[in-house]
Amino acid sequence: MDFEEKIVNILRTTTSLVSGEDLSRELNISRVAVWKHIENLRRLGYRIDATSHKGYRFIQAPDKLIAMEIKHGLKTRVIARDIIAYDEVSSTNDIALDLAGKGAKEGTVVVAERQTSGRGRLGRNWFSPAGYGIWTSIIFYPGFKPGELCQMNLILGVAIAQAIRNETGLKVELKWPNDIIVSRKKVGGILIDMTATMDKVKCLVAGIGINVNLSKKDFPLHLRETASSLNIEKESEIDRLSLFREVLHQIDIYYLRFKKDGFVPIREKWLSYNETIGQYIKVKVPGGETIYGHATDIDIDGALVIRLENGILKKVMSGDVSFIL
Ligand code: BT5
Repeated sequence: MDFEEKIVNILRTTTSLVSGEDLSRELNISRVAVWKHIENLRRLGYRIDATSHKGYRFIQAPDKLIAMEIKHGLKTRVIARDIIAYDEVSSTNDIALDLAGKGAKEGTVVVAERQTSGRGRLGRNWFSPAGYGIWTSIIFYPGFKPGELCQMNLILGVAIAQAIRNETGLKVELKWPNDIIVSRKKVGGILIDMTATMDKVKCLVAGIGINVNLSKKDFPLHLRETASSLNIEKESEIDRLSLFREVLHQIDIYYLRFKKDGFVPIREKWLSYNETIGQYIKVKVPGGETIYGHATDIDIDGALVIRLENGILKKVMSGDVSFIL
């Protein structure tokens, strides 16, 4: 814990004023050093009142995803052992892949207020403006076979849906394989990148984007029909930090459950959030083929099972689903 984190912890847990002298004694640093750390915290957006000759009082943490705030009260075992927070990056997935290549711990979280080249699947763009979203990537070393990768989208989907429901009460649905949906609009998405050999996934980076406090006018025109945010759907502002902590907590729970009990219970949970099964759909699969049929099930490896018009069942491991009404 660095001095600034320690100062925030002391001020936060003390209801009366805390003098510079007390802080300097407690932390074993000079009063000038205390003052400099308080100034740094204010620059980060912390509201700390100072009454001359009496001391400091904690007023409010900033509405920013900074590491020490994310960690505050976080109840996770594997996820977020390390948190690296940025104001701006190209893509958190790119940073996380680089860190994984350098041996970062499993559960390392990279998060940014803004992405300049946020990515969706297949080279698509992900709109990630500053201050309103959760744009994050988590490093895993799951020991999967590449064929089991599809399960990870569903594990994360269930965890994110559960976290959003716990925090906002919104009815969240999951569209196979990677969409987080509220009222038929996309409020979030998942992007899995990995490095693998023929028979083993060496490292997996799970990129998660959630539109939290964007208003309708914040979205570019081409997304306004299909995208939404939790704020729009809930009609009130959402506490981003608290939601982010809950997302990390639920991912920790579901990932460890998956490691212990396998995919079966998670598949059941995914089905309870499902927006896909039972619908007549069109799936564009990588390579360009388009398949039409009824989405009938999620297979035990996370694949989507489609009944084609000729009655044959076909399994799809990845693709873009759209509904045919
Ligand atoms: C996804 O791709 O849904 C994956 C999104 C993952 C984003 C996270 S943010 C942190 C991490 N770092 C990254 O660089 N990426 C991950 P896909 O299913 O391909 O959907 C992409 C499509 O969604 C785009 O082509 C747009 O039509 C639409 N879209 C783009 N930005 C959006 C947004 N903010 N909200 C809703 N829809 C969006």
